[in-house]
Amino acid sequence: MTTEERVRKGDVRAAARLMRDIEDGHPSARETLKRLFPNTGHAHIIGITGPPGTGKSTIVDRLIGILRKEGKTIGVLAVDPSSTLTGGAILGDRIRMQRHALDNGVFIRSVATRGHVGGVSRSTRDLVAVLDAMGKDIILIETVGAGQDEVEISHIAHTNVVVIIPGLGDGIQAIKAGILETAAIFVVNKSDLEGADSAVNDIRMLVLLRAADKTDWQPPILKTEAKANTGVVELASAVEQHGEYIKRNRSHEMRQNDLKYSFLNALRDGLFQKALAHLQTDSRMDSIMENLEKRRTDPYTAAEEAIDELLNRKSAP
Ligand SMILES: Nc1nc2c(ncn2[C@@H]2O[C@H](COP(=O)(O)OP(=O)(O)OP(=O)(O)O)[C@@H](O)[C@H]2O)c(=O)[nH]1
Ligand SMILES: [Mg+2]
Repeated sequence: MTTEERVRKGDVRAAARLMRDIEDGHPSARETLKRLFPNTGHAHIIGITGPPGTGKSTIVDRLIGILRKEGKTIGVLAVDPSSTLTGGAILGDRIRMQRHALDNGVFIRSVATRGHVGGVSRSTRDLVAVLDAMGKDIILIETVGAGQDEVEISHIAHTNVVVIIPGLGDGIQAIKAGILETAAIFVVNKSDLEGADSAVNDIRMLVLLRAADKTDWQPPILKTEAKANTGVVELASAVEQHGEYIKRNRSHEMRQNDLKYSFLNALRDGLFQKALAHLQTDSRMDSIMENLEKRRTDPYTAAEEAIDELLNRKSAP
């Protein structure tokens, strides 16, 4: 059986191997992704974002429990910016979700942010495609909402949940503005701690500020105590409601944006690779470098000439 046939059947080992090849930028992975493309576009993709330690993994673990009871199959990507060689946080994520590890309907994977060919957000997109092609109903992506990668990852998700905790104060500022804009649901977790209500008010202010340029979805602000499994059923139902909302109102637009993004990314990569390969023949690169060093040309003109050359070469019979 081919890799894509096995992935389509939900084969965990085939999927895991494909995901590793994607992260390594293996050319065969790209070919497999091409063949899996017709099987994608079905899953509800949910982002769980927020500052470190706010309880995102705990929430994901609880959500898995609830969604599994509804019979949904689930894929989880825990994108881990802090993972170093020790992989401490990866282990933490695994442990918190471990009770689901033997469940066939759940596939959990940590994504280290280092060493991705073409960037972590791009490979996350491809990893999501694998889970989607496996037939997972729901895909949860956990990220720390701090960097540009995370903003891009939040664009992959249909429903973004932003998790903060009481007493974080300017913690909300630590979340990238781009992520706040895409938030569909806010969660104040650890509401057993003091200051939960004032955290809710802080977010309410934020939501009011951005309300002017928003369509009719009003992001709910939910209080949870994930550790005690309190409020998570309400979160699961808010996620589902948002899923239905976008299906009714924005599904076509989202799908189009998504496809356009993927296409333009592939186009940019492909053109760049072709141009580079072209320049590396006949020591073209050397002569360009020499001209630049001697200030006989400038980088802009050199690039324009290289592009013209490439396009003319392509269109020549
Ligand atoms: N008091 C309290 N602690 C909680 C609650 N939910 C989670 N925690 C604890 O908070 C700590 C961090 O939880 P995680 O789920 O690992 O948080 P995270 O956001 O995934 O952390 P990173 O992935 O490292 O950013 C753990 O010790 C949890 O047990 C809660 O509702 N109340
Ligand atoms: Mg975590």
